[in-house]
Amino acid sequence: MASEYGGMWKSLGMDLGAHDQLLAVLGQGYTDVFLSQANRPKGMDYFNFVMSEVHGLRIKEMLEAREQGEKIVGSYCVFVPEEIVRAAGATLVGLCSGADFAMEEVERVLPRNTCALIKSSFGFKLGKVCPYLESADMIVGENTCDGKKKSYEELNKLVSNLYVMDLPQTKSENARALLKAEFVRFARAVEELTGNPITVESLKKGIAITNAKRQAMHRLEALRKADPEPISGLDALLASQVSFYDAPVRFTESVNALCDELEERIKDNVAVFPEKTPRILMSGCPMAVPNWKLPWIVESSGAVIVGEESCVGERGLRNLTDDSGQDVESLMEAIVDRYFKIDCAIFTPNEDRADHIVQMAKDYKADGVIQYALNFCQPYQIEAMGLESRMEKEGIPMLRIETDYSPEDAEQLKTRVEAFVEMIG
Ligand code: BJ8
Repeated sequence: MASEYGGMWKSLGMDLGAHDQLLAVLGQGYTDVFLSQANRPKGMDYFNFVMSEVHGLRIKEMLEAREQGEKIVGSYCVFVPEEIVRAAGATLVGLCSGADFAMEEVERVLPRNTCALIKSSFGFKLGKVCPYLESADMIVGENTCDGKKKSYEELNKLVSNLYVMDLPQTKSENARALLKAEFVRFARAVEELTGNPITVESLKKGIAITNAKRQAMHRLEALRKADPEPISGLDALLASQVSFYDAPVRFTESVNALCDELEERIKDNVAVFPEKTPRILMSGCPMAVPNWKLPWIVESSGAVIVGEESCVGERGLRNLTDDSGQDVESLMEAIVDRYFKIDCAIFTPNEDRADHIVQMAKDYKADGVIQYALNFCQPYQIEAMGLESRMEKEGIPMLRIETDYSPEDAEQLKTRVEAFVEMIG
């Protein structure tokens, strides 16, 4: 890929040597974790292709579209309203990263005890290895956890196009008013960026594209309720991860094609794991590409992951936006309503999340829940402790894992996961 896209990456100011190293590690990791799986659905070929071209063809396509006027907006959080970005005729891409890179440089600007997700995003910037970050016309940071909001002050020194969105921390009426005001301010900012006014028609179109993507993912999630499982948790996670990069209409078609195949598989009793394989619900911090360590450990320890209560999963994708409004104001209200339901751990109190985990565990017939939090992530770590007693009350076995992106604790994690799987199996 290097020779074909070298010129493009260079024009984005990337460090080609460092980027080659990253791609080599990524490619090897993908082969080991994904391509080694047995009996994958044919529909995963598309996602293999997307991943093989995630820094190549997709970037080329976005840059070509930009030449025709389509701006690129990068985001670090599922609170950034995709409907509004699409309504202004821009493309939205995820910027969170799931691998350690340039850590020495990162620890010169951020404390060592910052979560891996934030450090990784800085590493990709400082190491000049992320073509999404380098092509973005606007980078949206959001005031969520302390780590993110303070680190954006530092990111602002490294990039010239950071837009910071304020976000509420409670679910009060005032908090909703803040979210509404911030979405209106954001709409003005993307209108200014693109030169395209947001109209009823364009908002309806933005909502339709985004809802269709979510509906396809809801369909995939529903099919994972089958026992035996027609798809591995790793492959389903990959589809969620790809949703942050791919062209949305094409992505929706590919997920629906995958679902058609999975429906056939269920009918024909074709599965990736034998019936009665212990079923795990993963819950907690988002898992950005290529953070596949824990899911891989789980699925190579005799269990199958049946759902993700995560922003790269159901928390990010559930709930559709009501498109029935007939003016910009009511459509904007509907967008605010939809995002205000996101039960991220930065909210206090956040009982909805606990209820949702219990509901998901029942719906997906999970035998156990793994609460996954990155080291130094207070919101998810603290909630995980509270969740332990709630799950105990509900009779749902739960394992609490705190980790980061390094492979160093893999053996230790595997021992703990295997013991948990044996216990619930
Ligand atoms: S809506 S989960 S995408 S903020 S892991 S950086 S919380 S210290 S990612 Fe998130 Fe939006 Fe919430 Fe979802 Fe902080 Fe924790 Fe790090 Fe985190």
